Amino acid sequence: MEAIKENVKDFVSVNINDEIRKIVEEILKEKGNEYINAISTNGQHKVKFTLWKDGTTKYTEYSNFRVEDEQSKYKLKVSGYSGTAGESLVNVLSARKANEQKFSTYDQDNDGISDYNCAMENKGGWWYNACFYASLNNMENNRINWYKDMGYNIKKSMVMVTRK
Ligand SMILES: [Ca+2]
Repeated sequence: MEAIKENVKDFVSVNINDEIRKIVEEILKEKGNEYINAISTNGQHKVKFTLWKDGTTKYTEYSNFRVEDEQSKYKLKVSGYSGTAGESLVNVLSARKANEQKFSTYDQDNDGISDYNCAMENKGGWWYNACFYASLNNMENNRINWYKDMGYNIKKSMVMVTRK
């Protein structure tokens, strides 16, 4: 996700003016998952999460990555773990598992708790169940988290999607 945004930002900063940049950034903000769905379903893809914390860099890679379409609420499908940051999306407590979950935002509550809004409470969209074991978009009090094996307070993350 971030990688796509960064690439577009680089392109935008070199090639077009501020007004157009604002428009493109708005489209990306609103249509981010649509692009990820289009990319990840066009052939087979893997995904790599690179995480920075306390001067160390670790990564988690899934050899299969896909985000379903809008009708399926952009459900996440990953499998085939390898890496050093830990497997935090698939083989974890089912109530907090991101894999096979729909994407939730503050105004699109698709999480696993009926009387609670995980995206609103954590100030960021994610594939929440009840609520999360690992999440990279939480703006609430350093909750950016990759439970196994990095925990909370992740300082920086990069997500890269590659065609196989
Ligand atoms: Ca809910």
